[in-house]
Amino acid sequence: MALSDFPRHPLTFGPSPVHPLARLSAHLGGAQVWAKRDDCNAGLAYGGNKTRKLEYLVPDALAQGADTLVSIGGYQSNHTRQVAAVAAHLGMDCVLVQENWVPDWTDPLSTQVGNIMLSRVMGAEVRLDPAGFDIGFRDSWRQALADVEARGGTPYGIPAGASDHPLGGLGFAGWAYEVAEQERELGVFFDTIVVCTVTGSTHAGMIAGFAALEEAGGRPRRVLGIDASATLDKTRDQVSRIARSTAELIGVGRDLRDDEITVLEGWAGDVYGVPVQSTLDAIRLTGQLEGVILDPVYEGKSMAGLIDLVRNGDIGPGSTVLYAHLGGQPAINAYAGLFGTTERVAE
Ligand code: 5PA
Repeated sequence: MALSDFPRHPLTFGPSPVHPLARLSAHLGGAQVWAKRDDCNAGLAYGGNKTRKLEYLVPDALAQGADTLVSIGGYQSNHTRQVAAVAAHLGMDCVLVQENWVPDWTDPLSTQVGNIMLSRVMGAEVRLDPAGFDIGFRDSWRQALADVEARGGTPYGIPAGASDHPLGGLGFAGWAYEVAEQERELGVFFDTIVVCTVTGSTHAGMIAGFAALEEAGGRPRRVLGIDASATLDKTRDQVSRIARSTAELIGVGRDLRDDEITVLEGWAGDVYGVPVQSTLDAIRLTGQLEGVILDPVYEGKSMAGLIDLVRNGDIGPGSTVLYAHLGGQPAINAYAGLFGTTERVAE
């Protein structure tokens, strides 16, 4: 099998844009930094990385005759917002379990603004649940599936982040092929990719896709996952499991090497969902130098990783690095208290 053998239901605008971050690169004074913008990849409720993943789950849901998408995430989950948008777009119902993934972040707006508000606008049934952060399967999610069945519906279950699902890695395997195509058009080669990792299938799909390209004669490159879960072992396990199963699905034809699976720690802080100083610095720096908005839960943390790796030379001055911008901006509204005043960064 190859990726092209899997049915794909288009939900994105097409290839997501790739462009240089010239002022950020100059400021860091080392590698050339580019971004690939999956934060503006679709017209469905701002899009993001889950929209790309869902392109491969939707045909399965439709084939099963599902009429309700059921999923799970934190109060400010970007994933559940994208599931709500896709359900609306397809004319399906949607049930979302929204857990209290960030108990240390007590902003009362967390259950009112940003992603959760958008999901309500799009008509999803939103169930608040006091359970804490966990990327595994949950009874509340199973209960939601059972409830839909009990009322005569046909649910289709989508796990957290659309990750621990047989087809969860395919979307970002496709992202790797898309990058190779864009490299040909632009005449660049990205020797390093930086991506935020939590439930794992974004990073895992990329690993599988780039391994397939390498097997087809492509140049090797590093795909650096930056952990934002603060439950590193679980995330690392999940990335390697999904990368291996996706590699098998798309016919890479060999086992993945351990050195292809790199999840780096150091920028998540102590807990999921709470930004640390490096997160806030990365958000302000990227905002003020590029006009590009990052969120405090995911992208601010992976950008903090990129900034440090470029500054300390781990990503060397001769490198061209691609930052995967995976979306997530609506959640910044639940962190308004952090940005009440303007703090200019030194250029
Ligand atoms: C998320 C995830 P993975 O979960 O595939 O590792 O992706 C990490 C990630 N960036 C990176 C953004 C903006 C994300 O939203 N979000 C989750 C959510 O519920 O929104 C799955 C956790």
